[in-house]
Amino acid sequence: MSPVLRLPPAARAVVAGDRRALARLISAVEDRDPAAVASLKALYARTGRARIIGITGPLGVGKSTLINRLIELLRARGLKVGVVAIDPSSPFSGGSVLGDRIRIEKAQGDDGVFLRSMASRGHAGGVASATREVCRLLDAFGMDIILVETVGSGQVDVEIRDIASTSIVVLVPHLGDEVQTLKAGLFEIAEVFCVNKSDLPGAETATRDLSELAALGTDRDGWRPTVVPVSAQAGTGVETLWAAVEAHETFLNADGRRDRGERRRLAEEVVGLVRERVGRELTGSMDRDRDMGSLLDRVAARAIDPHSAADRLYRELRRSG
Ligand SMILES: Nc1nc2c(ncn2[C@@H]2O[C@H](COP(=O)(O)OP(=O)(O)O)[C@@H](O)[C@H]2O)c(=O)[nH]1
Ligand SMILES: [Mg+2]
Repeated sequence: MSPVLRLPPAARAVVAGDRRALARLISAVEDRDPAAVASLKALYARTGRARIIGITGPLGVGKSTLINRLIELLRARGLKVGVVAIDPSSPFSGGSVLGDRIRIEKAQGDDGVFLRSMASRGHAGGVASATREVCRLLDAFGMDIILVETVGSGQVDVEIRDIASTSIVVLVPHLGDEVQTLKAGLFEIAEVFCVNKSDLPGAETATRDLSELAALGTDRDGWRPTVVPVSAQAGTGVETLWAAVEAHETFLNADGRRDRGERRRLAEEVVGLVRERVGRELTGSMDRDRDMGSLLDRVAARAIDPHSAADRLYRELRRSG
């Protein structure tokens, strides 16, 4: 059989360019459907070609507007673009935050563009691992560039940095206090800063301040963040921004940086998958197994301490494995 025919049917359809099959497989990946894992395994050898670019920053700074512009620019250069937008969910209701959010809808009906939004919580195994695998599917589907939009706060952004090879942090003039508190964290994430809404007053000062900070700060692996003023609405600065992304991508290609980074990320991924599985098994056995239940009862009754209970559980797991 040819290599393509050996793929599971869902994976074969994705390789053949079937968009509905891709959408279904993405949903299955998000749900941690075991059948999807078979497809992921089979498709892995066909991935690694796409460049994954993270786009992060507070709500309302214009990330989605910028992504529409980037889609235009990349399509004009003949590149196929996948977009994964991780939706902000309200921590209180679990619902989406609405408001004047821009939809990413450039080039609807264009076969060279595939848009997907994902909830920012409720994935079995976590947002980061679901995102990584969705990016792989888009890669296997044939997308050249994959843009991942996340809302700039906390854990998810830090994790997306480990999936994207270049991360753009989007800010706007006069973010003021917010930037002050975010600053240290932002420099951890950003290879490129986009000062968006530079059609508004204060953009020059903001660009200068950030550039000074970038020049003063320590570099990461020899790279200092670039700062680019942009107006996503007017469409200015977008080419310069993309040139900065490309400069970082070129930088990664030198001295084996890209390969080293990839290896580190893969090590984390493999360990993470084992951790996830062990965690699931342990939690499952706690719920099912009467012995485990009584072990917990004894911990609760102070008859055995948590460390010793963990020792026992760990021994059990190794014996059954
Ligand atoms: N003045 C101005 N407004 C912008 C610009 N880019 C986006 N916006 C507006 O900012 C609001 C939020 O944009 P959106 O792309 O949804 O932000 P996101 O939450 O970061 O994805 C919308 O009303 C946009 O029209 C810009 O360059 N200049
Ligand atoms: Mg958005």
